[in-house]
Amino acid sequence: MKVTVLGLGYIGLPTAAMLALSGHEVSGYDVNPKVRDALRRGAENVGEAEVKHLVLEAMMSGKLRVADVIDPADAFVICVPTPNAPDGRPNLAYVHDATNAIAAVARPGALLILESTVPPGTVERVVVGALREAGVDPDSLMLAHCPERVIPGAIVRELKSNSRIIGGRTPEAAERAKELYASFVDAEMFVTGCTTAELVKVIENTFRDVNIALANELALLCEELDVDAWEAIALANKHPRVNILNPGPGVGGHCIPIDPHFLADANPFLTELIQTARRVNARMPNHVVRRIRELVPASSQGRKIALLGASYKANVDDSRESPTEKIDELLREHGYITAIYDPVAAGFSRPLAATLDEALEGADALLLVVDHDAFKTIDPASAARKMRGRIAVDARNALDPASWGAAGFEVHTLGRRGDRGSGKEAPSGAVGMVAPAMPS
Ligand code: SAJ
Repeated sequence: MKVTVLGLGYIGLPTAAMLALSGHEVSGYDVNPKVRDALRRGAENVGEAEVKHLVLEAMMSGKLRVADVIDPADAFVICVPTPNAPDGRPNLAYVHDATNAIAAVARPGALLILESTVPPGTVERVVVGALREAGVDPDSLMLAHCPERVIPGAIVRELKSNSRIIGGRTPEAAERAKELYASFVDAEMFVTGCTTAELVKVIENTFRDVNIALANELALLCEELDVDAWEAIALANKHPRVNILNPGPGVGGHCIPIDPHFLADANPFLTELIQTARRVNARMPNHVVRRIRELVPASSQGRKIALLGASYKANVDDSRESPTEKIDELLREHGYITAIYDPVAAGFSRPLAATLDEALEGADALLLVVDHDAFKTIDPASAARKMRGRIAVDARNALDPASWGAAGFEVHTLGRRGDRGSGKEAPSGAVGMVAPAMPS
């Protein structure tokens, strides 16, 4: 089958490669010529190693081409971003424009799949509307919504192994879309209507946001109660029907902080829980900064804080909506000098320190924002030699308090009161302590 994929980003590109390696003739198009050029130069812009490998293999097989125009095809797959507009409402302009462009080349009977995460009702309103505007009868095409479900960091594996929701505007459209995905998906596919599929995708990320908000609220409460939140959550999770996620310095990425707005926007009066969860998570950077300010009061001499991690979560290079951004901004507003180090992030809104030593040099405190594997093996003694102060604030429960304490550090962890490094304060649950479970 001839397939044209629109949007060669973190979902469109691996999807195009998967389809190509399953035997389809795939043409990939991205509106950004820089993206197209970088792909042709050997997928230079692709950070995740497995995705890069897959894309290069697909291009070398001759089945995946990067095109400068939208090629006519039997099936079109739209994988464009749906960011929040500055007023907080979803921006569906890319979906509209992509549909419009497809309308110019699609023949009757072609399959048009929207993969982008969208507010419920988008196929019916925006896609159908754009087709009508372009003079194409929406009933002459097979319209479907098949949201992606992969986690950055394991995209290739999850594209194959995750079950999928296939929403068709008609049962026939759903069947056709299912057949296309069956060429590489090795898991169940659940067929439903378009609007249900749109809603299901947004529910998934909202569930995660609300769950993390509960963990974050418990972390704040535990600091008040002088209880170790990590231990309490791990013990609660021993119940077979409880699975609370981890507290942290905030929720980043281009999905979880955005998608709940798609529901809240649909009806602000019916979505109080969702909006509250969003606020709890959005305030976490302020809480982390408050703790820094208590431990290292700003001074006219200038206090330096070394921030470890710029990306939005562990071991990914993406820094969109990263909590580090807000923490850094708040610290600087309060008069601190900051230096950010991240060996994984592929770019950030301000320059990063070139080395860990450069970030730590003369710092009064370090703040671990992202639990990259690389940070778990930092030698505390050598960090101590570089720094002026001996305070480590750990917003991810990733540093080993014993070894940092032995190097003279006070270790302050989000969700716990006091210093764990000195060993002076035993954690509240020292008797029968369990290793915290780390759900991902
Ligand atoms: N986070 C916590 N505590 C946790 C887990 C995560 O604070 O216990 C934070 C992370 O540090 C990060 C943010 O939440 O800043 C989001 O990370 P994530 O790993 O929860 O999610 P994403 O955004 O990388 O990917 C999600 C996934 N959705 C679900 O698991 C329901 C993925 O499957 C989706 O495909 C993706 O959103 C998307 O594109 O929608």
